Amino acid sequence: EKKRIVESTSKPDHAISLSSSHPFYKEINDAINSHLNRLLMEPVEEKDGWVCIADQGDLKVFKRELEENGIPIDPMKAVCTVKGITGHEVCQYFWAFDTRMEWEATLDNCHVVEWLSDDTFVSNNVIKRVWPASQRDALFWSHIRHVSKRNDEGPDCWIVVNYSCEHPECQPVKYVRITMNVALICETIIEPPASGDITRKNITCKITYTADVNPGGWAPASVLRAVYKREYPKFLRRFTEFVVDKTKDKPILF
Ligand code: 16C
Repeated sequence: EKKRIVESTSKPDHAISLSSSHPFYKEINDAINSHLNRLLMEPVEEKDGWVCIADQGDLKVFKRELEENGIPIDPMKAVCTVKGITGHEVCQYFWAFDTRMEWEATLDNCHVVEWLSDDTFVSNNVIKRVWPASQRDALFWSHIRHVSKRNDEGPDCWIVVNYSCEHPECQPVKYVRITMNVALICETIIEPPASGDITRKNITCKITYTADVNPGGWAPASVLRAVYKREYPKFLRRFTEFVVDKTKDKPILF
């Protein structure tokens, strides 16, 4: 696979969609399918060990306490409904690299390591240090996809998956590397007006967010859990407000 070549127009030289011979091809499709199946099978609610850690009405965050070799790896799930934006818009901004630092409040910096295709790239996030733990970073591919209705029951949705990977040009030498499997899945609900065109007043986006993160090394559980409880709702609020603001004067991207 060719490395990203930036042309004078800054347009990356890469394929429209990832070739089936690419080493990440199967992993990406498997990750997307498993997130979609999980969304359909498991409603986001307080049961089977899931505890609600933030309830702001339109925004709810749940966690399930889990440890692996003494390291907390609590899976997180959140649901959020936002008026005036579509699932396509929400996923586009969650995936887009050029605006990531405008809504990401927990990063020191980030950079693209390689563009794989028009819908997939690998990037490196350097996360702000949380005392007394060592500073962390993450290396992951990000893939965006539209999923058409599979049947009458199934949802028409947009999905972004951010999934940890390795890359020869970004070895974990400077920071403790976290690993993660994060998905943002969005459905758009349209309530058509009695007459006239659909406006932003007629649309609502239903967002489901899941994050399985392994902090990659020793981290004090009580500090980590307190940071998660504060940061996940803050991220969803800040990010969705960012999308509302970015799109308010633009044509609706269905
Ligand atoms: O999904 C989000 N962002 C995506 C695009 O950047 C991407 C990133 C996901 C990373 C998620 C988890 C990071 C956990 C870091 C663990 C650090 C251990 C520190 C030890 C503590 C004792 O998919 C949105 C992600 C929203 C993340 C909310 C939780 C982040 C906690 C980060 C800690 C830094 C806090 C700095 C306080 C100002």
